[in-house]
Formats: sequence, C-alpha cells, structure tokens
Amino acid sequence: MTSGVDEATEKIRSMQIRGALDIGIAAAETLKNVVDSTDAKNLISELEDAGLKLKSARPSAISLPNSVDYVIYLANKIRDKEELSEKIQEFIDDLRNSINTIAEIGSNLINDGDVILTHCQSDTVGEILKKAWDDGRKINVICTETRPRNQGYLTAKKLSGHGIPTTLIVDSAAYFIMKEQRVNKVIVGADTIKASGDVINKIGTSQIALCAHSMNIPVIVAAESIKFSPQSIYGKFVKIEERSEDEVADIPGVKIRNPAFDVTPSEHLDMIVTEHGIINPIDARSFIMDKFDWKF
Ligand code: RI2
Repeated sequence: MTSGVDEATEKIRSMQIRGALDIGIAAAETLKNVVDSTDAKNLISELEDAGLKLKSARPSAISLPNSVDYVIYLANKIRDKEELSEKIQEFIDDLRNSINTIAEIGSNLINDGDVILTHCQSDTVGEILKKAWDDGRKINVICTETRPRNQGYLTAKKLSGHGIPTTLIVDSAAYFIMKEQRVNKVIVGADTIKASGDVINKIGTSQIALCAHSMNIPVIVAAESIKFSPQSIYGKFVKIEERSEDEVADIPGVKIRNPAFDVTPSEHLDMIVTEHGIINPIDARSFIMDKFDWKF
C-alpha cells in the first residue's frame, strides 16, 4: 500500500490523530499523497483500497468516510492528476477554514458572564470559546474529564492556557455542578449528525444533554458539514465504536464495556452551529440534501 496509508490508518485507530474533523482531514491528506505518488492508470483502484483501509480505522465519526468518498468522487470526475491534487488540497483547506467560520458564528451565541459546560475535546467547540473570550466575553468553562481516555484534560489545558477560567469535574458530577454553578449553556462537538437531527458524540453526551434539557439549559452542537451523514437519509445505522476494555479497568471475573459514543436525540438539542450558519436539529435532513448534492 502506497504513501503512508497504513501509518495514517494506525494513527487514527490508536487515536494519535483524533477528533472528528482532524481524522477527516488526515484521510484527505493521505489520499492526496496516494494521488501524488500513483500512476494515473491505477489511481481509482489504489484510492478505493486506501479509502477502505482508512474507513476501517474508526467506525462512528462520519467525517472519515465522507472525506474518503468525496476524494474518490473527485478522482472519478477529474482525470488530470495535477488538477485533481489541487482540488483535494482545496477540499482540505475548506475543511480547515470551516472551523474558523464556525468560531465566528458560534461565538456570537456566547454572552458575557456565561457559565458553559463542555464534554470531551472538540477543536470546534474550543475555537468558539476562545473567540468569545478574545472578543471580551468573560466566561467560565466547566470541562468533564471524559473517562476513560480523559480528553477533557486536553480541553481544560487548552482553555486555561488561553486565559479562560476553567474547572475540571468528574463525569458523574455533571448534573450536580450544572445546578450548583448555574450553568447556562452546554456546548459539545459531534462525530456524526443524522438526518433525524440526532447527534452521535463522545459517550456521556446524551446524559449531559438530558440533564440540561430537564433544567431548560440550551444545548448547542458545533459541527462542520462534513460531520453530517448522507447515508442516514436512507436510514443507515451508525455503528457505535466499542473500544478495548483495557482503557477502563482490569477486574478478574468482571465483564467490562467501553462504548466510545452515544446518541443524543434531537429533542434534547437546541441548535447546531455549522460553517453555513445555525440550524435547528430537526432541519438536518434538508441541510444534508443541500450540502451533499454530490452524493445524491
Ligand atoms: P472536533 C471526538 O471524538 C469527540 O467526540 C468530539 O466531540 C468530536 O470528536 C469532534 O471533535 P474522539 O476522536 O472535530 O475523541 O470538534 O473519540 O475536534
């Protein structure tokens, strides 16, 4: 296999590269390397093989197959290798830029004095919070640890390193702290958004959204359009990644479960901030039909 496909697949699988946007970008970059280093006559089959490998690395974030499928769509349309490589680079640049556009849009939802809870580590959420802070809004952010891999530590370090007052809590303290600290917004990222508006994100998101919903606290999802699932239009099921039990505990005789994602129903979500604007979760289907015209 050419051009770092095995290495990229392994880095995604082992979460050295993680975060839904970053794995989509890594897949596109890897396929661009394949284009740049493969004979034009074998290109489509090489891309298809590489794409299958990359897709197998993690099953729950749709950004990964969306990115692979889009590059293969381009390759079937553009036969000139140089032009194709440029178009893939444009796609990668657009993915990178989309996070800044979301930060612009999403930061306008943040008010001075907000107490915001976030879960896991989302670059997209992080950029919104940093932009709001840079624009002078004095916010406090509460980060959940996000067992078992504790990505919340990364969020807490990044935000406090930016000067934002940040508190880290254990996952099970979310409801208590939301009440005690008068949390007034929950902001999370997404790995996959279904046509129904249901959102697949890090395990624990659905519990937090349920708590927030019960207290009338708005739940905002920040996600680039690459994280919407065109396959879900046809009702395709999203596989929830089950990671190794070693990440959780080792207790002889005890069965350990380690699902990495859960599904938050759209009725517990208030809005989705995308690079194309803010949408109501129940409008996800028409958003997908519009933004994924190349798929249909
Ligand atoms: P960004 C992460 O998954 C989290 O679930 C996070 O909310 C989501 O990807 C989106 O991340 P993991 O890779 O693209 O840590 O916003 O399992 O960075």
